[in-house]
Amino acid sequence: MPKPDKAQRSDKSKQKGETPKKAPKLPPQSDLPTSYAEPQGNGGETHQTTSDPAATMTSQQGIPISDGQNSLRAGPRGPTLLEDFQLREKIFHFDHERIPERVVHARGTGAHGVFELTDSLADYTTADVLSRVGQQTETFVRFSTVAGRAGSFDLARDVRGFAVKLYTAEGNWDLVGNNIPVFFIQDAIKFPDLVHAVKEEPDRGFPQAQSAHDNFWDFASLMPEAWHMVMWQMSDRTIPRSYRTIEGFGVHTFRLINAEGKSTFVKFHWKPRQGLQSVVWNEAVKINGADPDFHRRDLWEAIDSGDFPQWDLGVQLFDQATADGLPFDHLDATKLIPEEDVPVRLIGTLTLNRNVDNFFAETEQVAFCTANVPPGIDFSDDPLLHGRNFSYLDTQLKRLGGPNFTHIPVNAPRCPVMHFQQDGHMAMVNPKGRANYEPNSWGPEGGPRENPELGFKSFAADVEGPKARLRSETFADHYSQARMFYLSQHPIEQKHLGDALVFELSKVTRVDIRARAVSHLRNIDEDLAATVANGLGMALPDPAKAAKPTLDLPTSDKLSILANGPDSFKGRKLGILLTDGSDGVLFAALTGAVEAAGAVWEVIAPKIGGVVLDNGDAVAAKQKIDGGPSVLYDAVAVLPSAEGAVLLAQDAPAKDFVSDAFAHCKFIGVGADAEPLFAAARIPPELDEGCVALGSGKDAKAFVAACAALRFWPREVTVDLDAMA
Ligand code: HDE
Repeated sequence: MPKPDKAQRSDKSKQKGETPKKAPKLPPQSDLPTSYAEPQGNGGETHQTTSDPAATMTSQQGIPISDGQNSLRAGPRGPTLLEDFQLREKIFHFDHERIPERVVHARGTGAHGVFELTDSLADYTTADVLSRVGQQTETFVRFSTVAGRAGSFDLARDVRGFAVKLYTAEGNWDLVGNNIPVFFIQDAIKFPDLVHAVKEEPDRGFPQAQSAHDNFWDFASLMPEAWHMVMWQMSDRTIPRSYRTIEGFGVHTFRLINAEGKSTFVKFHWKPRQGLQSVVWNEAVKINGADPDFHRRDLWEAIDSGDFPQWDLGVQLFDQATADGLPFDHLDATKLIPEEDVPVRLIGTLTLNRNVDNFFAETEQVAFCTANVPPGIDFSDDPLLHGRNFSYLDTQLKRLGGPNFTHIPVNAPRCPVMHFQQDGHMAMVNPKGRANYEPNSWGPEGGPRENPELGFKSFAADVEGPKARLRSETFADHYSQARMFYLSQHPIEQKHLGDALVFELSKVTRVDIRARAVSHLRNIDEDLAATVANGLGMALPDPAKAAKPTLDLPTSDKLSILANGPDSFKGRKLGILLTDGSDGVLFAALTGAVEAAGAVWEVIAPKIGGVVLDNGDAVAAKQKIDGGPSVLYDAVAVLPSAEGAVLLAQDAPAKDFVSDAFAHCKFIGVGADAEPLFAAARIPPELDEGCVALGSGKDAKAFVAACAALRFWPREVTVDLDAMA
């Protein structure tokens, strides 16, 4: 490229009104520094060089790089040269960094783990992964929300995906489940409509990551089959405390096939050893602002610290006769099978024990598919499952760009893979040898062959009936299990469910949609319908027309979060608010008691540099008060010194810390000098039993023991207008 002459350059600068800059005097070529922009006095090192060939940065082609800070220019202030392959390659690659995010379940987080079988199902299935007790199978799990984009927040009111890939000796088994055992729709053909309705409205592109808008409720109120799942969605199941505290469900009925070819129906469950736990709605809203990555951070930190989350794998096994005796159809994904009818047998344990090395390579590129099942596991005729078996493979082609996504390490089976499929984008491991077809007559050199004994065989189910677009009559009862779910909830859970319906429907602008939604509730529970109509300030509409009358099914404790909660504070987090001069002995006793319970603690203080306690100990803070609001903790202890409490009483974030913890029914440890702060936060002076006095170190144990209960629920009726009404 010809060099512009000096006169031209200074002319241009003048036109723009710039002061012509004097070009720096160049040193001789051999003395050229690698940059003219050496940092001035801030200790930064722009050029971090090495003389070690093994540590040398290279281009994608392996060409060693000498300067990664400056593009190739004609003169220090001159034009950039087209010849700069290093710049071109780097920008080219950057421009193509993104792949399409998942249409649903875009936001997620993943981890590696191991599944160990503890009880053999060899009588029911030939699947190796379910037959050999003690066998450990490598796994990868991805948790997700459904509706929001990849950049949305973790605590949306939303279903959580719970997708497990087990790299078995007989190929990958993907159990692509949710944290709710039923689904909104009965037929895959409605899935695009459901997802369009819940996602951002198409004209305006919002609201993001929530169902509280007209389109979702319009669709749901026109789809009676959705109402069982709607009840779960409005319950606290959709605002979990952690990915560690959710259940997982395969949802559909699958089959197990044994050596004799006999089929047994099976439903899969993951039961968290951490117990079920959720947050409250007002807290979820605030967590999303305080830490949009609340769930992914929680999982990462737990695994990182060696507190490995665990789930037991449970199976409900049943035969055709049992299925025929149920008051609903086991092929209908809007129904569950109560554990009281078919008990869950625990057969193994999943432990997540390793964080990913790279989010994109593993969590983003992992590709699940419900059709990935090893021999011995097969599908039932659930029409939703059949749609999924088609969809997941199709979606991977779009997302990962070609048919060779099984070559990506996170997707690659750990067992031998032998076939004649070849070529295509990014082929990494094309089959070797002369023959790329079969049958062939190349003898033992001719590549892999069919194996009638070990190979996958579909269960030979009888199929009959006319080819038609039909929905079975046995799918028609839409309300009985919705009622069963509601009546199985603890009263405080029922209240939360009613609150959620009122909240969501209050965001719906069309009055007719609100009324149509409430009309379904009348078929589920009259009290709930009346509560919601009252909360919306509207008259009770007529009940929706029901295809079948609502049955009074027995309730089930297994459906309640509170009935299946943890029995200790283990794995949870205490926030300790300190100031200079806080009680050092108490602090030591409290942190000791928390650690003894297997929980963790964090100090929140006016300054991130920390505080000096009354015994002279310096304690670093993990959070400054406005960066560590109480919503980030399961319980809090407020232990300011007398002087500190007076100062904090003037500080809005400190007052919010206390009043939010109180409003969210958290257990609060109250230091002896905290009163001015509590008064400023307008906490009633008569403290309830959820506020535990921490007068001295002796009280610490009792406080941590009290925290074992998730929340002090009796307080809710005193802090929530909806409960008082
Ligand atoms: Fe999915 N679903 N789904 N789904 N689903 C996807 O596949 C689909 C359904 C679930 O972490 C997509 O790879 C259809 C039920 C999870 O990567 C897509 C139907 C359940 C994940 C797809 C359903 C799920 C997905 C988008 C109705 C619970 C995240 C990206 C017939 C049992 C997996 C992808 C991950 C993802 C289709 C219904 C769970 C589009 C057509 C029911 C956990 O293929």
